[in-house]
Amino acid sequence: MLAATMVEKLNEQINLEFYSSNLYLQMSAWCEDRGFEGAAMMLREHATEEMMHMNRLFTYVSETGALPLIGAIDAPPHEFKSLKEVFTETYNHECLITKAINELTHVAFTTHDYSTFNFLQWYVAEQHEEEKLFKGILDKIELVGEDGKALFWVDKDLAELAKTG
Ligand code: OFO
Repeated sequence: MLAATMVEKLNEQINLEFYSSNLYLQMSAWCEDRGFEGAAMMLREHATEEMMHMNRLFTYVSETGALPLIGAIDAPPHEFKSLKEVFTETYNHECLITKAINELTHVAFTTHDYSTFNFLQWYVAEQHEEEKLFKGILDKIELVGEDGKALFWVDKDLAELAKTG
């Protein structure tokens, strides 16, 4: 049985994961529109992954006898200045998600909710991967620069990343 505050926090996280999914899906549309097909593919796949993050939480809340609640989800931004801005925002967003997961984990630990604490460990590890992934892409863009040719190769690289998962 979960405490009411824990359920509330987990439900907030469910919404955040929905937002992450919508954000990346919207970004993929921008990339597609600008001819960055690899980036579009990669972000679209990542949007699906975020739905998996959401579902995992949804199932956990439900299995512990509480009610998962889906609230209003903010519309994500749809205008970006450049591919670099897209990936700067993905990285910043993942840092924000890491903060939210850390806070959730802290609440679980300090309220002696060790079941939730244990459940959240998967997210703690996942956030490490998520930050690493987007920081890596951003570093690459910074390294090669932003002229057309450089971005063409970055995009090819992202297509490979999407294929290999
Ligand atoms: Fe990208 O990790 Fe969930 O939100």
